[in-house]
Amino acid sequence: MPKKLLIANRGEIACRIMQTAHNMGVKTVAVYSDADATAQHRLLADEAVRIGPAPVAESYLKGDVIIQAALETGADAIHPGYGFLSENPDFVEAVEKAGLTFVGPSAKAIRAMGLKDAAKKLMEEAEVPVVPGYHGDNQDAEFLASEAEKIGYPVLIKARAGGGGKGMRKVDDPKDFAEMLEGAVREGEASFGDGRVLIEKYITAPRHIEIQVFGDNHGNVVHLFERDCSLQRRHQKVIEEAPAPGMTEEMRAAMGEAAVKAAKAINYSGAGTIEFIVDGSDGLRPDGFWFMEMNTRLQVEHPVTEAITGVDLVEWQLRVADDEYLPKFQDELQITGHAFEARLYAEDVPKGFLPATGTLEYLEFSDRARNDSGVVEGDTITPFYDPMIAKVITHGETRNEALSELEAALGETRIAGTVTNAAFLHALCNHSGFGNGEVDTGLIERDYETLTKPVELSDEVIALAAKHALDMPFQPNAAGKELEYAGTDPFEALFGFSIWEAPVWTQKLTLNEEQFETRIRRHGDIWQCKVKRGDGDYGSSFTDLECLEPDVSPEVFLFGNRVAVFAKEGTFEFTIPDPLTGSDDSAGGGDTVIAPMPGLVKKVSAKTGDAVEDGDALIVLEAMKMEHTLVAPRDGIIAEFNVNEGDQVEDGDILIALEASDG
Ligand code: MV4
Repeated sequence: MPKKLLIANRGEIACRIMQTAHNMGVKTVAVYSDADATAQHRLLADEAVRIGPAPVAESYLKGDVIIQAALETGADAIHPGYGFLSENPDFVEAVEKAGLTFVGPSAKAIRAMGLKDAAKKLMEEAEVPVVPGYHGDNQDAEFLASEAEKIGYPVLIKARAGGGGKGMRKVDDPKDFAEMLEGAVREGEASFGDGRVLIEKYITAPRHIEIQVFGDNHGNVVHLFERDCSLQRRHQKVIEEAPAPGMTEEMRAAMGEAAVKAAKAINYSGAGTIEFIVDGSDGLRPDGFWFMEMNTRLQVEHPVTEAITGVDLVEWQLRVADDEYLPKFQDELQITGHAFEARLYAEDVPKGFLPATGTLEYLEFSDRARNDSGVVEGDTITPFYDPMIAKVITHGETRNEALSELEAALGETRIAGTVTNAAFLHALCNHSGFGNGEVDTGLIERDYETLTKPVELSDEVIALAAKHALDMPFQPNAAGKELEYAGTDPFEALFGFSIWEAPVWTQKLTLNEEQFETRIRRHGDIWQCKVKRGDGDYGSSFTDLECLEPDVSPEVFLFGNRVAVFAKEGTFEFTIPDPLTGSDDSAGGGDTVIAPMPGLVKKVSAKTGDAVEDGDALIVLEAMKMEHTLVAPRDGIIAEFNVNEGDQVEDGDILIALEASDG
C-alpha cells in the first residue's frame, strides 16, 4: 500500500479519494490553486501544497509542479482522479520516472485507447464488436465517400481524436458527404490538431451503456457490470444508473465478456470503463452493442457501481497499484438492487444551462442519499472549474424505489446563494418515460421544453418570502416597509374589535427581474398577505399566511438582501430591492463602493486617481450570471481601486474608496 498518496485533483473526487485513503491508513497530500486555498480537499488532507494560481493551465495541469510536490512531501504515489492529468500518458511516464507510483493504467494502455481508429482496430483484433464502418489510413475524400456507400446511409463521420461530440457529423444524404467531411476534418484539426476521421454506420436510437472493468498487474481482469448513462444533454451526462433498464442476463454476460476481452487486449491494470453504444430501437439484444471507446480512469459515475456491488473502487485502485491481486473473482461479484446518480450543478437552466457562480450561503444535503461533494456551506463556486456542487446517489431494492429516493433526496437538498439545476433533475425524476425505464440519448432534447420550464411561483411562496423579509436586519430603507394602518379595506371590518390596530407593511421583492409587492398584516398570531405582481393589481382580500408556515425548519433562509424559500416545488431566491436606487445592487454609499454580493468582476471603468461623478458606472459585477453595475456614491477622486477584471469578490468587500471629501 502507498504510505502517502498525493491526489492530483480537486473538488468532490479529491475528497472521495481522500476518504478511502484515510480509511486505509494512507496519509494524503492535497494540491491546491489560489482559488482553492480554503477548499475542502485542501483542508481534509494531511498535508497540502500550493501549486499555482486559479487557472487550470497554471495549477492542476502542471504535471511537473505536482510531481515536485509529491517528492517534496515524501509521497510515494499519485492518484489523478478524473479529468486534468488522469489520461495523459506523458504525465504517467513522468510520474514513474520520478520513482513514484501512478494509481492507474500504464502509459501504453492509455495511448492504445487514445485514438478512435487505432482503438477500433485493436478491439476488432480482440474480437470485441465494433460499430460497422471504415477506420483505416486512407483519408482520400472520394475513397471515404465510397466507404460510406458501402456502409449504407445514414453514416456518422467522427474525428479520430474526437471527444464530447466534437468533430462529429451525421450524414443522411450522399450528396452532403463531401461538405460534412470537410466540416469534421476542420473541427478535428482545430480542436485536436488531428484532421483524420473514421466513418461509421449511424445508430439511430443509441443508448450509452458502459461496463466497469478492473485489472491487476498479474493479468487478471473482472468486470463490475454495467451503468446506463443514456440521459445526457449535449454529451454531458445528467443522471446515470445501474443496472441498465431492460438488461438481460444474456446480454450482460456478452457485454461483460467483451469488456474483459477489451481490457485484456491492452494488459489493462486499474479501474477502467468500456463504453458501448447500444441500439435501443427494438430492445436490448446480445448482438446489439458495439465498442465506442475506453476511458482509462475512474469515472465520475463510479458510485452507482459501488452502490450495487458494495465494492470501494478507490480501495481496489490503491491495492492494485501496490501490485496486490484483485480482491474478488468474477463469480464473487453480484448486483444488489438499483442505484442512481444525479449531477447537481450550479447552472442557470433557463439561460441554456449556463454555468453559474456564487457563494453557497445555505447548503444542506439529504440523509437519504450518498452526497459526494467537495464544497460546504460558505464555499464559493468560482468560474475557474467545473461548477458541480454534488453527486446525489441513491440505492434501493428496485429501480422504482431508488428513483423515488432520488426524487425525495433532491427535494430535501437545499441550496441558496447560487442557482442550480435541481428543478431540472427533479423534473427528470418525474418524467414518465424515464420512470418506465425508457432511457435513450434523445430523451432530454425531445422533452426539453417541459423539463426546463421554470417552476410556477405561487402567491403563497411570495407571501412567505415577504413575511420573513420583514424580519431581516437588512432593510435598505424604511420606505420599503412603511407602517400603515388598516381600515380602508372593507374586508377588514369582519375582523372585529382590534382590526383598526392591525399594522400593515408593504414589502417589495424581486426575482429574475420580476417585481412583486406585498401587503402584510398581523392580527396577534395571525399573519395575512396579499400580492401584486409587476404592474398588476392587488387581490381584493388578504389570505392567511399561517397555513404556509414551515413544519420543517428552515424553509425560509435570509441572507444579505436576499430571501430563499425552499418550497416543495423548488427553491426561489428573492432580492429585496433598494428603494433609493430602484435597483438591488446599490453601492455602499458615502465614501466607498462595496460588493453587494459575491461575484466576478467583469469590467472596471476607472482607476486610482480618477475623478468621478455621482452615479458614474465604475464596476460591472457578475453574480449568478447577472450583471450588476456598481456606481460612484458621490462626486470625488478614487483613492483606492482594489479590484481588477477577473477578480472574485465577496459580499461586503470594499472595492473602491474615494478620497475623503473636504466639506
Ligand atoms: C454514435 C452515434 C450513433 N451512431 N456513433 C456521441 C459522443 C461520442 N462518444 C459518440 N457519440 C455517438 N456516436 C454511431 N455510429 C450517436 C452518438 C451520440 C451519443 C452517444 C452516446 C450518448 C449520447 C449521444 C448523444 C448524441 C449522439
